[in-house]
Amino acid sequence: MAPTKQDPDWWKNCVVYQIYPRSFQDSNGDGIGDIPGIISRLDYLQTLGVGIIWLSPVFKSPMRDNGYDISDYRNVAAQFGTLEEMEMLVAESAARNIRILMDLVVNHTSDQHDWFQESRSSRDSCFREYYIWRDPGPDGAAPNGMQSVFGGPAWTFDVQTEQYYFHQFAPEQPDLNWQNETLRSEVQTIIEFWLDRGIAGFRLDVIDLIAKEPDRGITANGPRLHDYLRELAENSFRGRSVLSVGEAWSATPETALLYSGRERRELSMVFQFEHVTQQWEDRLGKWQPKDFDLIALKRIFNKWQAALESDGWNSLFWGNHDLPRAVSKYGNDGKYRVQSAKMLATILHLMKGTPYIFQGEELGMTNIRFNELSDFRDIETLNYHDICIGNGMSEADFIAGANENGRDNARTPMQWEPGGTAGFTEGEPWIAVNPNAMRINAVACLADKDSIYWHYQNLIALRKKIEVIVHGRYEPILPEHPEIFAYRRVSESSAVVMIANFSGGPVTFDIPDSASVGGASISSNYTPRFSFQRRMTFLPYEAQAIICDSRR
Ligand code: TEU
Ligand code: CA
Repeated sequence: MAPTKQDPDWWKNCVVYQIYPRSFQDSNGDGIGDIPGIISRLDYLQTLGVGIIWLSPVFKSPMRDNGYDISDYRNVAAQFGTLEEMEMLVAESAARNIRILMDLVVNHTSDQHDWFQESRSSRDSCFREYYIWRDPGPDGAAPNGMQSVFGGPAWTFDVQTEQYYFHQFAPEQPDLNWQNETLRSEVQTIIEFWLDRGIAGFRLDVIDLIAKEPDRGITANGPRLHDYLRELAENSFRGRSVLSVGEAWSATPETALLYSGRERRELSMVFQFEHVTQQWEDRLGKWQPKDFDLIALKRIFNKWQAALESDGWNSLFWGNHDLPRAVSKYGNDGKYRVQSAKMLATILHLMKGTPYIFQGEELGMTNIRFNELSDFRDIETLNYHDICIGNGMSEADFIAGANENGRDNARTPMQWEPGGTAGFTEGEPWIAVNPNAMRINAVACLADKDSIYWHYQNLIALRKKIEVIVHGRYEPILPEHPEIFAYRRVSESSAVVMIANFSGGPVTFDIPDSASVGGASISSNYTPRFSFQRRMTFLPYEAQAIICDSRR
């Protein structure tokens, strides 16, 4: 049975699982994951216990950016399947108590979308205003010096009508003009088209960029952003209990409440990326990573937990399809891979908010190590290669940076079985399978009750059973400790205390009175502890959670 549509907060005790369709499961041997492949793996997700699948884009697309360049919003990419198969996915998921969150990219389209083809055909086209066209500057130069996220100018000249069009990503991803009311109502009808097919809601790609005003150099947080979102919610979400998640790289605790505050009636929640970007000095910084700093990381999580304590809602994640693998980035993907992957899961899943699992995270999948540029597939990595080399970086340094932070790390195929193509395809996979699939795979995890997979399964189940995990207050413990990550979740009757050693060595530490409790162990990645003493020694990456009575 699908959760009741009446409860507008039906998603609050659910965990979301992100599928990157291209890399999840191939069903026909063309080396590309597809919708029938996903359907064949739904039992696996049901056993894990997830309530929602966030499906990265499956719409028709020339795949310049793997589907984040949509050419038809009402159709499915032939590589991925058909509209009927998409409807089957919704139905088969619902039968397993799982609902589908689609990934809607409406900041831009593909340049192959009919709208853009029409728009570029003539200055008088009635689709001209769907996009952003400007006259050249003096000497035929771009209207201004704005740069795109993927590197290079944000303006491309189109010979046919002798104007520039604006694009915040690749030139093949022209930006839509949200100032145009007709465009905005098109977006509403697309949303209705999919809601009528039974999906639970949308993850809205780069939603903080839609209200750009390029003439004034504005990209994120344009002055009319919240007018547009309120209009969208009012006209297409109202009365439907739609889950809406905005991707907002620019979000701060203050602006997050503008999107997700109760009275605002805009979105259910936003993704913010402060814990990710604190490690990058600037846009090029992604390719030159800094050392990890736990105190800084905790400060960010603690700040967000406090900011959205009584209004708004947090999205909790370590990884996604744009980020490196969580265990490689934040944990230890060698000796302590299993312990550290479980620790990361425990820390995230017992916080307040909605936890997101990126496919393969529940197996402890790691970054891949590519040796040369031709192994990479991602448009962002390939573009930045030329930019970084042009800036004097060495080839070896760039490859090292891309291996650490590049988006392809997340996009290597899901590791189902040992060896070969890891059960992902019977053909040639579109991107290399990580050779460690021999050891790290779903078959091995499912067979071992101590695996990372079953650790996640337990955490997901806890959120359904224990109310304080969903709604309890969050109180940081030892916030300035350089190795220990700890907090307490409190409600009127019960409390959960979570303590983790975020380091590769044993750590002896003292905890305050509020944390020295006894009770039942609800999660552990070593021998379970039933009480926390004033002074304890935790083993490498040890993470323990105890539930107790908060009235004692
Ligand atoms: O990502 C937004 C985005 O800005 C990322 O490209 C991010 O800045 C980059 O990875 C950091 O280096 C969304 C999608 O999640 C991404 O896959 C798309 O490529 C992008 O939008 C364009 O649609
Ligand atoms: Ca396929």
